[in-house]
Amino acid sequence: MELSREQLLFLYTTMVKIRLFEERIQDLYARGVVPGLAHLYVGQEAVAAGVCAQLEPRDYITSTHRGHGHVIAKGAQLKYMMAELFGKKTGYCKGKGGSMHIADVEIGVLGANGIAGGGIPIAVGAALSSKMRGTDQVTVCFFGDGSSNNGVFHEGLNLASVNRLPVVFVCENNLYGISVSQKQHQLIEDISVRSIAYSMPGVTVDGNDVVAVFQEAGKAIRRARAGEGPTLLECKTYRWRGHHEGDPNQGRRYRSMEEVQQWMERCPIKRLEQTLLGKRIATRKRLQEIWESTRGEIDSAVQYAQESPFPQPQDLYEDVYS
Ligand SMILES: Cc1ncc(C[n+]2csc(CCOP(=O)(O)OP(=O)(O)O)c2C)c(N)n1
Repeated sequence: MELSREQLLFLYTTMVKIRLFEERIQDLYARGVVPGLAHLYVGQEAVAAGVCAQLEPRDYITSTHRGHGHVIAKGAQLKYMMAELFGKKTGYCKGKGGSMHIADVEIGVLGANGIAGGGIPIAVGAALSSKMRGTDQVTVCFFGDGSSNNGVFHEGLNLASVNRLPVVFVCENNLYGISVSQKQHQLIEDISVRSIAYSMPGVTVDGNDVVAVFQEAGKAIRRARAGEGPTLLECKTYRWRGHHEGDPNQGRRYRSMEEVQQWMERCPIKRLEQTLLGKRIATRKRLQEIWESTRGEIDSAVQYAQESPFPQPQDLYEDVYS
């Protein structure tokens, strides 16, 4: 199905928002403004944008340690995200969660997660809850190639399958788990083949092609909403930055400059830009306006975060659960 002009521009704008947010965090992190760890999503924007554009506000996602893109695509407000990354009281988790734990139940973000694969059982639980409550909410669970080796992946997929739960497992195969290449940690090439063991559809898609991601995610989400059960959707993509911002030489110890360069040439934003310009859906000027207005939004978010207060020592035990 052809996408409308509005849909294509929406996908483009979401990807630009994620890219610019991450680039600003990169800069602020280098200046020591952002405490803790930051795992950037640059290069993978098409996955979050394409998948979340198929979700309704009432649907859920679970996210990962590399979660800013997912949360932005699900509709999070940049100023509360930025405040959280700055450790400020006005942030989504009142400054106590940081980059890896952004959550907002109101918009269906059940939490980013510092535990690799930690979102999988939460997503299966949320989907079970939707089924028991008789709603038609769908849960999307994002995780990486490395996380697909964890026990919870197998338990989670099995439980979701046997109960026909409305969940879509989205594996972002960016070819590395910290510094370990996929070839070193898995003998399979397509992680989607693991769906066979759990009798659910498994699909591999070019994760840098936002239109392809949007279409495949749409099929899986419609299937889940119709009560037909889960799908494993693997999106092949690449992270441009190191595992986290402190990764020595930004990951050049375990991958070549040529490899990074080749993937940068497959930039998901450039790719959609060519389609938009080629099909005369948008002019170059219109696209530049999108970049400019998004930069303005990010400037305002940074200002909001800068001007916000830090939590007080007496707030230490509030809103904290174990
Ligand atoms: C259960 C668990 N084991 C190990 C770690 C340490 N760790 C953090 S990120 C990561 C790699 C995750 O790789 P992947 O799932 O492919 O995600 P990516 O970083 O590529 O986005 C590991 C092993 C962890 N956080 N949780």
